[in-house]
Amino acid sequence: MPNYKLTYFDFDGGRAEAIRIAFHSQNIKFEDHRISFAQFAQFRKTTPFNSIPVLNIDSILVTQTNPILSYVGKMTKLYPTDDLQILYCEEVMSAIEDISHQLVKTFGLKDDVLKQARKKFVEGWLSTILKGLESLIIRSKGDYFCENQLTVADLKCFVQVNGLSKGFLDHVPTDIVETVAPQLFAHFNRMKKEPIIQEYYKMRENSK
Ligand SMILES: N[C@@H](CCC(=O)N[C@@H](CS)C(=O)NCC(=O)O)C(=O)O
Repeated sequence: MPNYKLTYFDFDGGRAEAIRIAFHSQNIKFEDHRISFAQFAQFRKTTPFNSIPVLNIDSILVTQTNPILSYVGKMTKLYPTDDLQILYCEEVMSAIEDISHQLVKTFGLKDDVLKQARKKFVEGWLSTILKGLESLIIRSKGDYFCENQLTVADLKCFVQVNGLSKGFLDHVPTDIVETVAPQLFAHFNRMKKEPIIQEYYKMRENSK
């Protein structure tokens, strides 16, 4: 087994979180390298796209959240095998990335400018994408987005909805998912009960 080292910010969320959960689900050993925002200024210069997460596989450095998550998903049996189900899985993961791409445009803004930008984000892209994700869970006709089983798409969606519900983002109502996409919120509540997710956070709690 190669040595895996995953570098991301030091919080239980964001782009690397589903990758961490997937690794943990099969007890695959990896270095959970967490850096501060201050350290990021220097660290980013060592990455091809000035961004994180990055995964080192032995001495090779790999970038891009979704491909890394798919790769780890394949190792941990959390990735579909059927081509159409793979398409569904990738569709969900890409849509969730779109939330980050839109949200990031509001970073660095302040006061009323921030308030207005976040309002536009919440009423516009965020609501659109959440409703879109809800339509994908409805389309699956099951508890999960694809393959009728837990996949990395569910993990990634759980992490995203969890982050939105925690109130970390000023001017983003914590009940946004429940309000605009109730069936997606129901998916989130199901995911909270998944043993893989529960065991991961139990481990995190115990390691504090
Ligand atoms: N396409 C990249 C985007 C990664 C990305 O933007 N990561 C953020 C942190 S969550 C970052 O490093 N941002 C650097 C910046 O905004 O300056 C991926 O999917 O991994």
